[in-house]
Amino acid sequence: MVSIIDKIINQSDIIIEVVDARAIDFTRNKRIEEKIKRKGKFLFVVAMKVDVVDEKKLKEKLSKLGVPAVYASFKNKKGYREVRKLINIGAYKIKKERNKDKIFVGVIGYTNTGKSSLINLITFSSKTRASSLPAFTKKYQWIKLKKDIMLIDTAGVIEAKNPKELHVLKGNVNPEKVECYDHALELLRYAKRYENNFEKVLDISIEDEERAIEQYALKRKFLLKDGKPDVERAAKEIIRKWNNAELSMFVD
Ligand SMILES: Nc1nc2c(ncn2[C@@H]2O[C@H](COP(=O)(O)OP(=O)(O)O)[C@@H](O)[C@H]2O)c(=O)[nH]1
Ligand SMILES: [Mg+2]
Repeated sequence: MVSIIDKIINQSDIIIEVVDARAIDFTRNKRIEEKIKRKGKFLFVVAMKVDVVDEKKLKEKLSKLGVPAVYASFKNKKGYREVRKLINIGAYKIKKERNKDKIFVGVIGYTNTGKSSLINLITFSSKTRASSLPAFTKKYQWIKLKKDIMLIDTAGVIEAKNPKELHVLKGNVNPEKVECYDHALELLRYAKRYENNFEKVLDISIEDEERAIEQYALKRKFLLKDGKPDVERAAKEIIRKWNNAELSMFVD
């Protein structure tokens, strides 16, 4: 069976890989990038959530990816011109080389990277496509970007195929589905190494990860029946805040 992501790749001439500006190396998938290139498609990266990272550092990081890359922010409505420009450049090239009159653009990426937000940003749509919907419960459609450029309306989710691919920095740890304590510890361990806003947002010290989760549970009054801090509930809340970009970090 052909997977949905393969379908999108096969049907598109241009593929946008959406990554999270906070953790680029964790949210790009080189295996899929290679596959896209092998198929002779035009690939570029869009790093979303630039509003929560240092723009200068991000620019520097993107210049070293080896793939054309731009950044955008749904929150600040930034970057759509640059994204549309790259689409136009790709479309122009493909049309000239292959004598095509319609160009299809597909969007792929890990969960929570900002795929739906990017589609909304470049189509000027405010309609929120619920990100919690399982991918492709509906048949996807193409939105007209220009008279000869069509954009897919539903992005392809890069699914975690093995436990290693389920990783807190990839945004694919779903607190509604899995135990979060160990993932929260790992996230806090990263936060100790990289520039971040955790102490400010959570209003705790993150010097010791285990203590940090306990402190946060107490602060939020997440308590078990015996009065002890409900650390799993606190961990879930921390993961939620990471996934929806209230927490920031820059993993360089
Ligand atoms: N701060 C900020 N948050 C964003 C941005 N783009 C997406 N998000 C948030 O990241 C989470 C996932 O976004 P979504 O577009 O649903 O990601 P998808 O799962 O890849 O479709 C949501 O909570 C969004 O509000 C952005 O540019 N800036
Ligand atoms: Mg989505």
